[in-house]
Amino acid sequence: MVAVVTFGTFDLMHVGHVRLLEKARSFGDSLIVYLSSDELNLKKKNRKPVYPWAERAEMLSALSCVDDVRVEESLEDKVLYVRKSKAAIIVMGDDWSGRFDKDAKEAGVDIVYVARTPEISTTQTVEKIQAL
Ligand code: C2G
Repeated sequence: MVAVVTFGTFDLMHVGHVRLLEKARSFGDSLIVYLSSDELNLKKKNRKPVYPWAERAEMLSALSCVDDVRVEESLEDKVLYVRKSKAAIIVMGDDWSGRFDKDAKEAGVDIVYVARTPEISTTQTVEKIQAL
């Protein structure tokens, strides 16, 4: 069994997120998502997510390609999370290309950066709603 692990906030879930998750899952037999806490998102993006962690986790868990959702509380603990997940592969969107190579090496796992879905993001979704 090959477990895959990925990391993100997945706020206002959109097709870019879903395609990433399905692509990640395709690299193994199970997918574990480390979901950024509300506090971590505040640190990463200077704003709290629109949907709190529990609701984002519920939506992710409803996807057939997601097998487990856990909390990501720090960007610095990736090696710890990867080891705990017992995953063999990290999959991230290529906007992170190269960023976690060191962590993957230290954890002794592969890492794959897959193409981001263009022209869609949580920020753009917020802006579209504001323009309505
Ligand atoms: N993504 C994508 N296409 C988009 C938007 C996002 O493929 N149009 C991917 C991102 O590359 C990422 C995942 O979906 O791999 C989740 O994106 P975010 O929720 O924005 O997460 P991010 O802020 O990138 O957090 O430790 C790493 C961070 O937690 C990643």
